[in-house]
Amino acid sequence: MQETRARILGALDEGPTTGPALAEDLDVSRAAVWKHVEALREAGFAIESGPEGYVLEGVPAYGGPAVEYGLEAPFDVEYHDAIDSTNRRARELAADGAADVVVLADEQTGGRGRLDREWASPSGGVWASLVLRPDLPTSRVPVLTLAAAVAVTTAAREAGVDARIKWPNDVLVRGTSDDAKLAGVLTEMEGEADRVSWVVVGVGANVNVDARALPPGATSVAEQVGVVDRRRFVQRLLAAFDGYRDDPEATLSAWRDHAATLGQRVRVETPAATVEGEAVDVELPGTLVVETAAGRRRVAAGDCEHLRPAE
Ligand code: BT5
Repeated sequence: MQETRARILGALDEGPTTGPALAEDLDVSRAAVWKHVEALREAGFAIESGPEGYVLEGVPAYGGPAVEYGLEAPFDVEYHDAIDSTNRRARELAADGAADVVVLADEQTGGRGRLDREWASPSGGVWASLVLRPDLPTSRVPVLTLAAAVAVTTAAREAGVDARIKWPNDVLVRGTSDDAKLAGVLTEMEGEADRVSWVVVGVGANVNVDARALPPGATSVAEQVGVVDRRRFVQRLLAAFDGYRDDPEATLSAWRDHAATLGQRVRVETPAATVEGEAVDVELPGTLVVETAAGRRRVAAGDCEHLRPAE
């Protein structure tokens, strides 16, 4: 958020303040204060003028300034009511040199999953792409995907959903007959082997979405527990991600805590082979360890299916 506007909101958090007092504190003209207050009102902040000065009476439900307000993570938010794909836009910003920007949309018209699969993104979801410039070799980047899965799981669990992680990047809710997918992560990057130039971590979470607008096998927070505060959901997601992104060991440990895959019989389709057995661990940077009939196998990437144990 524009810095003076952020500081005005910060001052109003403390209580009513007059225009002249704000002007003096922020070292800008009274006319500038008035202009910024008008801009905040246009962005949906209910700023009333009372006898003691300006009072903050309400925060917009969603959008860029709403998510930035009170956000406990150093991200700027670029918000779109509708866009083709937040990952596509984030790649564009990354190529222009951006860092720590989140592209957020209410709706995507061309959302993508891995391998260019379609990602249904109706209005009401959380479709967010984080532009990052981590000081990492490309081989370590998968841990950021794990951190994003942990972060979205954390936000969903705080919203009251019993969300768990399926290796490597799915967040699901266990059903009586089948698991239902709540969220997914798509990470893209550019760089040389020894150092990444940028990473885009795209998170798609079905939050306040009618499950009938989603493909079969998908669920939403709304379906599980009812409509939640989407602004708070995104803020928790971003703060949790920020807490994990520089701490691979903590990421791994949180991932294990929330894992649905560990201890399961799995079938993993990799580009080279099919690996079947019991998933016993996950190792840095995001490798799944599978105990197979022929011994331990380590899988770096692939599609993972949870198999039902034989009756
Ligand atoms: C993923 O792919 O799970 C990664 C999804 C990442 C989406 C985010 S949204 C913000 C950002 N911008 C983008 O354009 N993308 C990212 P994958 O594991 O390949 O799963 C894709 C499969 O999940 C599809 O083939 C469908 O079967 C299913 N699917 C599609 N839309 C879904 C939804 N909304 N919820 C649950 N499952 C869905």
